[in-house]
Amino acid sequence: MFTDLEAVYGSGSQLEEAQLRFKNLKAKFIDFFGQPPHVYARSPGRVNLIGEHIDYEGYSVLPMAIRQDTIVAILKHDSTEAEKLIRIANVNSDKYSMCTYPADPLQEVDLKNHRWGHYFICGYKGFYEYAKLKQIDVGAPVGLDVIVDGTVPTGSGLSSSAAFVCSSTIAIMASIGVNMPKKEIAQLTCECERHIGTQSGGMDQAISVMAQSGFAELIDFNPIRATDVQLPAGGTFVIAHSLAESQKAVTAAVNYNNRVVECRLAAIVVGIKLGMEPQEAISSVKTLSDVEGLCVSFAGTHGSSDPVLAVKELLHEEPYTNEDIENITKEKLETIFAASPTSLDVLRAAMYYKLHQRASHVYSEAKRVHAFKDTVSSELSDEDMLKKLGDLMNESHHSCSVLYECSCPELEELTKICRDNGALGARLTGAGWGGCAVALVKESLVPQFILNLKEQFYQSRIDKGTISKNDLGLYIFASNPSSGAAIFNF
Ligand code: NG1
Ligand code: MG
Repeated sequence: MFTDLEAVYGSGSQLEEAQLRFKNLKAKFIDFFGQPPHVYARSPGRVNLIGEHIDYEGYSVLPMAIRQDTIVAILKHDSTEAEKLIRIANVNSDKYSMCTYPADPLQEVDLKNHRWGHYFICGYKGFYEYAKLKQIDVGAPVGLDVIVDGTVPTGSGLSSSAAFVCSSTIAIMASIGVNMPKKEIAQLTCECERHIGTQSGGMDQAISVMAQSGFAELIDFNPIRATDVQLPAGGTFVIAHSLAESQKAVTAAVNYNNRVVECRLAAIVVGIKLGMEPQEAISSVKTLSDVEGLCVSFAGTHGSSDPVLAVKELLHEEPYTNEDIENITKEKLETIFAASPTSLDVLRAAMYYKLHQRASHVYSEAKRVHAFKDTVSSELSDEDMLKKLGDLMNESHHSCSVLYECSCPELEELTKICRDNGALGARLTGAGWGGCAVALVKESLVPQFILNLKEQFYQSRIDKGTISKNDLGLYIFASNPSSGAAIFNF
């Protein structure tokens, strides 16, 4: 994975910008720690084009990497050194003051007191756990000095977190001299990020590590695999921030992890309704993909092959209470989730569970991902192709908004403004509850489209002082598929 800046940042102004950034990273590192770092790594953010909230259910998703990334520089201390600390500095030291942790991979991440440096510790813990599991000899843990510079906007649904976790993990690996295939790194970094307390799927880490410049990727899970997807000519993906920040690590119990728990419960209930013994379903059914086969067979008796039809018949629309579900599972929900503290947090916060809606979203969204991929590789003209892709994105947004309820008023307003201004499709991207929308726009319309959004969505927010006019470029921009993680030593 060792490469040079040209291979990642190309040439011209982007390369010059990158050279400056790395030079500054090194200078700041020396300011903080008194000597230069050993190794540098980068990993990008991503925009998910379609396939939302289905990676953790085992279904394929279709993201692309963006040019914004996190860069990390690291210096590994001698094991003989007395002070075994991990010191994590940020080039933006006004906003992110230095975080210090013991050089101990067994430390727990303090979830009740969130600090920005926790994401590095996720990579650190995850790497040592993996090395232990695979019996890779990495020696005793030693002190590390680290500096970070991220350009992926945080809380935006563009995976600043995965960019940080992946670049950190890769830098740690490189500093210790461990190498492994990208697929394995994608798997490992996905597990790393779970230490932050979200029961995330593996999309963000997989694309951040495995992306290829110029392509979106179809990411499959179990095992992780990336297939290049060439997007049609004449269309551009424009990313626009709703300016509602989604603090996923902080709100997990009521948002993200809540949906993971609801999906698991929906899958167990469906399994039981389709003939599994309750205890068998509880022990063997983890995701909706585990019972898809049963749903398809059931739909077959109605002359269909659509699992959504089974959901319609088997799960009522009215929200389920604890008691409703326990009558079916014949087991306390606390017992079902006893091994997962973050799920128990969800149970404590939840009033009811919308099993029908969540399962309908997951099965229909999984189908839309394949429809998107099939459309891209079809014989349609570029024009018809783009229209079809836009329709799928709109359907995806509607499902996220109505069935999965992971949108918010600002994202509703923004996606509507996108469509009103000629976007072929627009949807929230990433976990939702704030963050960005992605719109598919005809290339020739992009400059005018961006101007219109500035006027119709951002101007009032500039007037109110929510954002500064000079920063607009951070909140709305067109994006091309960029490349994945890399290591440098210069
Ligand atoms: P964001 O919120 O964009 O980081 C999250 C998950 C993904 C995926 C999406 C929803 C993490 C690290 N990532 O993305 O795995 O489930 O939501 O599709 O939690
Ligand atoms: Mg994230």
